[in-house]
Amino acid sequence: MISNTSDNISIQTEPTQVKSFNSRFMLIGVVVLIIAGVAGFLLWRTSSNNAVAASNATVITITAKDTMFDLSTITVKVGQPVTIRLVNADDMDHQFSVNDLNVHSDQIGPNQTTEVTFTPSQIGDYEFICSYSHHAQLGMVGTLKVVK
Ligand SMILES: [Cu+2]
Repeated sequence: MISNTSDNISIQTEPTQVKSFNSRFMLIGVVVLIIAGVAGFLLWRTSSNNAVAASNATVITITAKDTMFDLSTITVKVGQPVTIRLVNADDMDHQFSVNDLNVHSDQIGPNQTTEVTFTPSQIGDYEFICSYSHHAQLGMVGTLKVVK
């Protein structure tokens, strides 16, 4: 009886050690999963924030027609990304530039659309023009107002 009991104890001891060995691995596995989960969440949050920031840009459409822009004033907020969408409804090339802010869209042909995105960092009035040919002298100018 006594030796049997001792056998039972030794048999019981071994599975207990195996169990604690397994649970240590389980614990490491859980910790790794948590770290991976947190890292993944942070990456996801960062990338989704970027997507939100990009789609947060205010879009302002300006149309070029008859060698004129349809807007003479564009008002934007300082520090806020803005997308200028230039629609060319004319029969010649046009373009959109704010030279003082180093903002230049592509030059586009008839029935084309282009976009340029920027974030104005200083309050003030800036001239925008079509820099193609002599269109600015013909009246393709306006004022970009950057306000608080
Ligand atoms: Cu033009």
